[in-house]
Amino acid sequence: MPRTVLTFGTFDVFHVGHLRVIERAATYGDRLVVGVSSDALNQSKKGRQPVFSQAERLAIVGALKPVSEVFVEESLELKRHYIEQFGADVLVMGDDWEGRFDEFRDVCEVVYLPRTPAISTTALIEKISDLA
Ligand code: C2G
Repeated sequence: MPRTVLTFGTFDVFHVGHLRVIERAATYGDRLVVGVSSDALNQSKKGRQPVFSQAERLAIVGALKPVSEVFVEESLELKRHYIEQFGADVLVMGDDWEGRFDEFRDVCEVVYLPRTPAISTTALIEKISDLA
């Protein structure tokens, strides 16, 4: 049976930290499915609209070689539903979420990966603003 890996993120202003987590997530199975946060979820979670729209972020993440499928993550509360919907064997998250998804260990493996140091969307936005 092929193993399905599921991961989530906003992936706004796509950068190498995003790429690395996707590449590493893909090594845990045969098929990587990525939930990309909706614009509305981002607004409620971070209090701002992403730089790139959800359609653009889905197009970028969906075009990556390790990614088999993308979908819109509408709510943080729907993780169990998405795990079941996509038949995920493994849930992979960055370690900024360490411990937060342990409740799903009854239905799948849960793995937290270390973040790539010294890069973030927020830092990039600030750097680009300074250049302008
Ligand atoms: N990431 C990373 N290294 C960085 C920056 C981000 O490994 N330097 C990882 C995060 O840990 C996450 C993924 O890249 O696994 C996407 O990061 P974000 O877009 O910041 O995702 P977030 O807004 O935390 O959305 O349901 C959960 C949310 O959708 C997660």
